[in-house]
Amino acid sequence: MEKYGYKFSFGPWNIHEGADPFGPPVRPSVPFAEKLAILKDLGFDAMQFHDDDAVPELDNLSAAQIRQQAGAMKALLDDHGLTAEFVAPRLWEHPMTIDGAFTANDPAARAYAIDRARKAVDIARVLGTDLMVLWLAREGTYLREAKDAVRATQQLLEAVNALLDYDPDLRIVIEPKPNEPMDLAYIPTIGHALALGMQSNDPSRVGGLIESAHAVLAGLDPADEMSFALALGKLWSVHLNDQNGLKYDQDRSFGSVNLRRAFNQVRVLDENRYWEIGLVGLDVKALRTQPPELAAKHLRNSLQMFLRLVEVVRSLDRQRIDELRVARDYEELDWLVVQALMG
Ligand code: GLO
Ligand code: MG
Repeated sequence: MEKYGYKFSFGPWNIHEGADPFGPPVRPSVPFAEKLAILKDLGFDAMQFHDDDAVPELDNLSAAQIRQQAGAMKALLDDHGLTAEFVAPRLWEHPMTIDGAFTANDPAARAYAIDRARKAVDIARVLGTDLMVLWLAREGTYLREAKDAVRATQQLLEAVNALLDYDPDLRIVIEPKPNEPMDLAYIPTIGHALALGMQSNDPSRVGGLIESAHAVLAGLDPADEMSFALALGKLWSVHLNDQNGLKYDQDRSFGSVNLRRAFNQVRVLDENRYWEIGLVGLDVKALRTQPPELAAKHLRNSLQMFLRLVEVVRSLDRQRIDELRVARDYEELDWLVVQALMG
């Protein structure tokens, strides 16, 4: 399969049982080893990890046990010729993170969060990646008066600094999202994420991950969010998917809702040689209606969609586009793009 120099990843949570807030699982759990085999078969190169995807129950393990289990996972990846793209501390399920993690009002909860994130750094080191994703799931409020938002922002900065200090080789990517699970999150856009990183003790080690659906939920265009980060040299990872309007976070297959929006994401990535910068990560979910044996097609579709759109992007007549820009004939430009997309 021609991959144009790109490498692809997804997370084990992208092959899932189909539970939603209103109904139980509808598919059996797929063992991790099987997920790795699917990853490989579909032409992916790397796995994304939550800390406990790599080391289950890590809250109950010693540092030595964590290192040992992470080592076993690394060996499994090596056996398949795969790598770990990043490790993300799962700071949203434990009882200590009910009121948030780094911004919880209870100092003991904040201490738990830092400690847990340090364990995730240890795991990343063993898995052979220098990248940590911070999806700040519960750093926000349901009720504005519940927390001091100024203090909360400072607490997020202190947490980033604590992690940068903990490992001098670590790079952190912040994954912004405006809502869900919280009503309103403190780091809703890439602008917020990068501003925080630039105030940190080592701005050169803090970048961003843009998820298409999160940008849409913020009322923004994912391609423009990516362009902003690319312009600052800060787009170090992406979570490509799609989203039908301002609803719950849908994680639909990339390009399945809005083909032109997907095209523009691929266009800015490809025009900026993203294949030399980072991996093409997906964060997609199979529809709940999908039978168990057919529940990996969203991954196949998303990867193939990306590659098809690379072809479309590269087939565009650049000189013609420049002429149309000079002539300010954006209607003709629109037609050129639409025709390219219709094939
Ligand atoms: C949820 C997020 C989530 C993160 C993942 C990695 O909305 O997109 O899936 O990307 O936990 O941190
Ligand atoms: Mg994501």
